[in-house]
Amino acid sequence: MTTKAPAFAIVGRTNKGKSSIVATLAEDDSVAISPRPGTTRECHEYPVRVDGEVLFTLVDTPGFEQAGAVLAWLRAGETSAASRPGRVAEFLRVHERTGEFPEERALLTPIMHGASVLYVVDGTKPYRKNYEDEMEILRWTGRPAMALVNRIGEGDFTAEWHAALHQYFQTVRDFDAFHVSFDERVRLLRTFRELRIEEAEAIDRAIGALEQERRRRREEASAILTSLLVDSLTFTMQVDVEDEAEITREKDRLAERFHEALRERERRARRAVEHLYRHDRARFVEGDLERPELDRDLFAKETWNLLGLTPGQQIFAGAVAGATVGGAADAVVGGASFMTGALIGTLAGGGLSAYRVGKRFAKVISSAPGGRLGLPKIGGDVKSALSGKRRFTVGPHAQPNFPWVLLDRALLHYASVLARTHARRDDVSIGEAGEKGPVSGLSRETRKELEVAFVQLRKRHDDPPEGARAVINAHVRSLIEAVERETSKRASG
Ligand SMILES: Nc1nc2c(ncn2[C@@H]2O[C@H](COP(=O)(O)OP(=O)(O)O)[C@@H](O)[C@H]2O)c(=O)[nH]1
Ligand SMILES: [Mg+2]
Repeated sequence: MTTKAPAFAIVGRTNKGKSSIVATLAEDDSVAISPRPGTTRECHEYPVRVDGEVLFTLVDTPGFEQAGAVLAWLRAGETSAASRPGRVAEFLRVHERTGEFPEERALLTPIMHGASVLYVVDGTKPYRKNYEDEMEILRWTGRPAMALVNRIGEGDFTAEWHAALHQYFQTVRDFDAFHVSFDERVRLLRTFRELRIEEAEAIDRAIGALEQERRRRREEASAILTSLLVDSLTFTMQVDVEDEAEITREKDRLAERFHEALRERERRARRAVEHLYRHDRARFVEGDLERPELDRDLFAKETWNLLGLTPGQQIFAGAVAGATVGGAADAVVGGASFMTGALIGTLAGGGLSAYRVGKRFAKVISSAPGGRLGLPKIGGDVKSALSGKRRFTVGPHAQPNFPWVLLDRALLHYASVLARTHARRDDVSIGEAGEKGPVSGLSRETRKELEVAFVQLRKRHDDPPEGARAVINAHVRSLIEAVERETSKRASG
């Protein structure tokens, strides 16, 4: 069964945020939005699809330009209220020939073809009587209609707008094209379901598909973040050298290469999350422009401090090894029962650098098994075997806080992607100055479980245990859900 997907025409004067609302609702940042009054004379259709199926269509329209003259023309031939929609149709026919009133003809056409109406005003500008002409014209079409009071500037004339709009529209909503949550999009559809009971089935299907898409995105985002953590924690680099002294000489260069590979993983994960939410154009940058942006990467000290990992807290990740430094960390992770011999063995050394953020990135942990490669071993390199070089493994990253910083940054980025509406065209800043990352609010129990998984992964980086991945995935998913709840609260608050 294929019924026609519902259509919504977004109408109003120019520069009231019509295109912004279309962009937001369609999750389409290619919609043309201009700070100056636009000159578009055509409608643009934006189908909203999930899995290829068109759920509904949004029609961006030119602004009203000559509503007074159009209404006068309509009234001149009116016989009764019953004749009004017919009179609007007649208006379109007659003026197609003369070419007059291009904007009004363009915006009325989709409505007369069955689109429901979303009438947009700017609640930060005063209400004026001359808006009544266009509202009256919309009423004449006889179509279901809702008014949205958008907010573009600073003023607040919402109350008078509501008083006026309620006389023309069944439903009036405050709406902010720059901060629209998923729940608000769904609420808007639900309202139209009431206004257009013939389309209830199609709208139910659309809501169902959007909700399914939200769940799918949540699952995929969890998978992306989990893989980022697992891959970064188990990442190693093989280096073949003549002798150990070469490793020492090359230390800085190796460190840079190693860090760069990890940064690249983080960048790729971010692009994947942005793509999931159809934000392929926006540029997401670290916030707080006072500090040089390049310093604010994964390994910058400021980054770690910014996430609320003060020196006192920083050791919570390295707490197990911290016990070898001093007892202070013990309370954070949960005491001696947690410190099995194996874990202490793994972290000793790495954990000692907990305070020296970003310096000791990785240790050269060992030469390949067997030292000098006489015969190619599994994964061995023939050339190096023949030349008698020694193979060293760099990594995995030994800094205990590293996975926590990575996770925190990923969640802050996720939150900024989620909060971003497709109406905006400026850069997005990730995290606000001084804002603590989601990780700092984790329960001790969760920290402990995650830390155990992190330790296991680093230890068995050659063959990462599935159990550890599953633990991380489960916690990442709940963190993502928490971020979603928080974002939704902020958007409507
Ligand atoms: N701050 C803010 N600006 C908005 C909002 N909606 C639209 N604008 C701005 O208002 C201007 C006109 O928006 P646009 O969507 O092109 O209006 P249209 O002419 O009615 O399609 C643009 O500069 C938008 O960025 C909003 O919700 N908040
Ligand atoms: Mg526009």
